[in-house]
Amino acid sequence: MAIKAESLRLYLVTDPHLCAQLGVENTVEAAARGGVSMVQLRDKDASTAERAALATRLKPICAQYKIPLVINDDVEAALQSDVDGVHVGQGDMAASLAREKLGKNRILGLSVETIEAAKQTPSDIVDYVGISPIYATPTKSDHKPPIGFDGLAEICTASPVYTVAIGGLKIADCARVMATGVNGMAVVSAICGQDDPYAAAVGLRVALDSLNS
Ligand code: TZP
Ligand code: MG
Repeated sequence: MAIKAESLRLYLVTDPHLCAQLGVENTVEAAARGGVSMVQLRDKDASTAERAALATRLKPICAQYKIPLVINDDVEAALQSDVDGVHVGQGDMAASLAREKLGKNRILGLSVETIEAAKQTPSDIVDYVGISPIYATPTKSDHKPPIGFDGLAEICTASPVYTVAIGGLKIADCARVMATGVNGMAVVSAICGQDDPYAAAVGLRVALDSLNS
């Protein structure tokens, strides 16, 4: 496996709009200092060249804090910037093709929204699944209907690989998220666009670490 379960514990997904005031790099630096365990660069509107350039600037920050950096949906940008991996959705490049292009040593994450998709996840190709959305969230415009915590627990049980939950999750949800058996919690707006992303990350990390280590 290219990923450790602990890397999924507090997983930051970036949003350029929510990070507009502080900037993505400053937000990632503050969040990494505060204890996020992994970062996904997600920018639906950027070009491959722009994603690769931003990833190249985020790489030393993530390396300093020894946390993996992956890119949403763009294998080419990940290869150009030589980051740790890629996260793809069900409608994106097929996981098998992404794995072929990435080679065996990079991280490959896959979004799943149903028990069926979780069961069909090839554990020899995919390192972890992102299960969503737990709640409806304005951060992702085209998300599927919310699955709630019962849905999360069911999909988690059906998943043959490590799991991380995403979608509307805040600090008050940490206990209920981790009680489902997932390896961690992914957030965008609970950190991006917060007045103090460092404090937001510390708060989440302390809450998660107090539950199960
Ligand atoms: N995938 C499923 S929901 C979501 C993504 C990227 C957005 C989650 O954002 P937030 O602000 O943590 O609800
Ligand atoms: Mg996608």
